[in-house]
Formats: sequence, structure tokens, C-alpha cells
Amino acid sequence: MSTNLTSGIIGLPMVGKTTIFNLLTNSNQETSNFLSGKTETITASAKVPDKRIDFLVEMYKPKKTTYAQIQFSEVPGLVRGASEGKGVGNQFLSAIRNADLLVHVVRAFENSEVPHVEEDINPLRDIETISYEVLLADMDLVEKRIQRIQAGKKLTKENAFELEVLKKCLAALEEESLISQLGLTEEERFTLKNYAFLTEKPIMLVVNIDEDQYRAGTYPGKSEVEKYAADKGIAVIEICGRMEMEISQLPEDDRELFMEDLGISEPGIDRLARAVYDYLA
Ligand SMILES: Nc1nc2c(ncn2[C@@H]2O[C@H](COP(=O)(O)OP(=O)(O)O)[C@@H](O)[C@H]2O)c(=O)[nH]1
Ligand SMILES: [Mg+2]
Repeated sequence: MSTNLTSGIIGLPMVGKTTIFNLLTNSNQETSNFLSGKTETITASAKVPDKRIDFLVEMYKPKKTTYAQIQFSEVPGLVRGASEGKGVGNQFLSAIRNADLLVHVVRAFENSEVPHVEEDINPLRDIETISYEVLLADMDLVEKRIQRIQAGKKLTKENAFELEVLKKCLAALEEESLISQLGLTEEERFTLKNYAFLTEKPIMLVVNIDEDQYRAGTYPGKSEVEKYAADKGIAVIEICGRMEMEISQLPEDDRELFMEDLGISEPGIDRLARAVYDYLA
């Protein structure tokens, strides 16, 4: 089991990335209801909740308790056209090149105080927008590397093999397929190892819903999102970001009561941390 698991949080601006980052990592980063143009990648560690450990701690009261940890980094909001420099551009993606997994936060919640960069709520459209920007970032890297190899004086055997694999990747990306879907052999994947392509990484979709959607058990476009995720083999988790933030600010005793009232047995954020961990461990 790797001890240094890292995860990158991506998504459009104002979808609740920082809200979820704060919940996961117990941080207090500023959230904003306007396009802040933030240009900073924030990173912090999350403790993976584990009832078995809680139980043992309760029983043995050890001096030191070690929960599994995952590091999360939030990338400043990507927008449509980020690869061409729109918004704050896509250079911040380089901070998560080495992440083990991507957490893609998408907005379903209604909030008239928080504008949506694309005007209306449409989770599938937003998922596709971000996925496309991520894909373009990989394509850019592949193209540059192909050019570099081709510009070299002598093509070594290793380079020739790499070139062949890169061309295969490029062809896939041009058809909007992910590198992870290419079915590369172990040897081929090994050749690409140092690039750490983003479309090779596992993805977890977090749909940030509001309280009404939580109560109704659905949100606009849910069936499309689930179909998309099923087709691509991506896990989806629904989280009520703002409600969870409010719950986390209550005194401990009230927290349990509040959750019971709403019929929540476990905070969504705990489910998310564990799902990420189970995926990676
Ligand atoms: N109603 C509602 N508002 C939310 C929710 N999550 C985040 N927000 C609000 O949306 C705005 C943007 O949130 P933030 O976490 O900063 O988004 P980021 O830009 O993706 O990091 C803030 O004003 C949040 O309070 C949610 O689940 N429900
Ligand atoms: Mg943010």
C-alpha cells in the first residue's frame, strides 16, 4: 500500500471545490461566490475516517493514532478554453500531474447568489467541458514530445518505440478517447510513465447537490450523468457540500441529531475520502 496518496480536485469555478476541499482536509480556505481568478493551487492532507480505528482508539486509548492520509490539491477553476489561455489558463494542471487520482467536482446545486460560468445548471455539459480541457492538456504534451523526438538527429530504438506509442495516444486523444481507454500493454505504459498523463488517471465524479435535490434524491440531468459515468467506468458520489459544511460547524452533539433528522448515516465527505482511499489503496 502506498503511503503517500495524492489526489487532484478539478472542476469549473464556483462549483464547490474549495468547500469540499475544506471539508476533506479540515481547512479554512476562502470560498467565493464570484469569479475570483485565483491562481494558487492549495494542498492539504485528509484523514481517512475509519470506524475500526475509532473503535480501537476508544478501547485502548493509545498515545498516537495513525489514520490513513490522502493529500488533496485544488486546482484553480478551469474554464472552457483554458488550454488556449482563457480564465487563468491550464498551467495549474501541472501541479496534479503526479496525482494518483482526480476528483472532478461538478455543480448541480441551485444558488441564486452564486453565478454559473455557463449561466445554467447542466452537469453533463460541465463534465464534458472539463474533461475536454484535461484531454487537450495531454494532447499538448504528446504533441510536444513527438516533435522533440522527431527533431532529434538519431532515432534510437527506445525512441522509436516511444514515438510509436505516443502516436497511438495522439490518435486516441484526437478522437476524444482517454489514454486509460487505450488498453496499452505494460511495456507501452512503462514508456509513458514519466509523462504522467492526466487522462490515464482514475477519476471520481463528485456531484455537488443542494438540500432540495438531496431530499428529492435527484438533480437535473442525473440520468445523463450516470449513463456517462457508467459508460466510462467512473464512480459518482453525490455530496451536499454546503449542508455538510454547516453540519461540520455544529457542536458535536447537535451534529448527530441533525444528521439523524435528515436520515444521513455518514457524512458524504467521509464516504468520499474512503472511496478515494479504497480506490487507491
Ligand atoms: N447552495 C449551495 N451553495 C454552495 C454549495 N457548495 C458551494 N456553494 C457556494 O458556492 C460558492 C463557490 O464555492 P467554492 O467552494 O468557493 O467553489 P470553487 O470555486 O469551485 O472552489 C460559495 O459561495 C459556496 O458557499 C452547495 O452545495 N450548495
Ligand atoms: Mg476554489
